Amino acid sequence: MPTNLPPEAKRKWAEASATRNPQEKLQLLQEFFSLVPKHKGTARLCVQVKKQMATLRREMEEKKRRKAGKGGPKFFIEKEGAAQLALIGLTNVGKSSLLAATTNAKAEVSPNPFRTMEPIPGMFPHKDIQFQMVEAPALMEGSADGKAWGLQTLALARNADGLILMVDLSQNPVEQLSLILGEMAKARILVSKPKARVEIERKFVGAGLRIILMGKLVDCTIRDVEELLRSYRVTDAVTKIYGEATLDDVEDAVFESTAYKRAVIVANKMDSVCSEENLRMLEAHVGNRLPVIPVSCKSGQGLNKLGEALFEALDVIRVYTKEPGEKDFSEKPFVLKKGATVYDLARNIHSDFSENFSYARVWSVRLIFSPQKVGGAFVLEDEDVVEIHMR
Ligand SMILES: Nc1nc2c(ncn2[C@@H]2O[C@H](COP(=O)(O)OP(=O)(O)O)[C@@H](O)[C@H]2O)c(=O)[nH]1
Ligand SMILES: [Mg+2]
Repeated sequence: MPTNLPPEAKRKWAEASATRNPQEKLQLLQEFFSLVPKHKGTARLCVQVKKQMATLRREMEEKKRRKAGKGGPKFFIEKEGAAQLALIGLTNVGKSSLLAATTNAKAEVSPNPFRTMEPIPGMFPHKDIQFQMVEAPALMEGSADGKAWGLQTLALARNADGLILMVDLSQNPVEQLSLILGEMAKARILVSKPKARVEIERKFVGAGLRIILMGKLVDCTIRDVEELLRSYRVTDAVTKIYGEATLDDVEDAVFESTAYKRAVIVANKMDSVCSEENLRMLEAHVGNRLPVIPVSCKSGQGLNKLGEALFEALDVIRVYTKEPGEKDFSEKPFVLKKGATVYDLARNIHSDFSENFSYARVWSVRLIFSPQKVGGAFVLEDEDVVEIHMR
């Protein structure tokens, strides 16, 4: 349902999205909110904006407390490594145990519920890269309505690159999973593939508006999409549209209201009595929608499968670079999304690298001969070695 916002509201939204200062943002969001006409088409937006304001308020309180040296929980964790993974689950399922067993973090494992009250990060090594795993405070019924640290946990999930949904096999795993997915859905965080996906990647001023249609538009044209984006002052961005998208889907993307996250389910406590039976129940329920990895943090069983499962689920590749004339390639790979091109790699290395790009040479076992001279549009794969030549 379209929101039909008046132009002043759209302008206000553009201002609010442009500022990074939390106090200013909150002020602008409040002004935006007062400009939004309240009707059925805007109901969802109103809920979302209210949540965003609540999260901002807490974030500011947190900052104030820290400044005053009073400590208190810290909710925003700086991203590190190849990807940030939020570890989400009910209390006592073994989140701290997983963090302690697989990362360098010192998480407190405890039989008492709700022991973890702030997110705890740890680095999880896999092959020659590291993922950052962040244990979030436990979810519960009502988290999405602001109970306990629910909004913060959900904000963490929304901001992460992927999710580890953890369930306890000594209890009914399907009930746990349904509760987790239910709270996330209320916060508009989904793990299932949508019918349409719209990604808006903001660019520097002057870059212009580019729309890449990978699927098709329903009931609207590219021009309508452009017009809508411009009405929100989205003038410098690359917008990618996958699947069958409506104009509402595009507007949703402007508000970043629905987040689609890659996820794996980690089913813990495989050592417990009814675990086999519960695992079968879970697998039957999930089908092929998400990968299920059975583990026991206690015995260590299955933990060695986690790295590969995460790597697969995140859809990433590792690419190594080499300086022209040098023999050895970089020890540390760049981690890129599957489907990334040589151009994407160049952009990752330096923002103006892509403009002066001339050609690249790629070494790979999948090529008939290596190195092969390629252009910017060449699609990279895991373990490729690339040498970039500039003009
Ligand atoms: N039997 C069994 N117990 C576990 C396992 N992993 C964690 N636990 C126990 O479950 C309880 C909660 O663990 P914790 O890691 O603190 O859970 P969290 O609340 O999700 O962080 C503790 O008593 C752990 O010893 C496991 O694989 N098997
Ligand atoms: Mg914990």
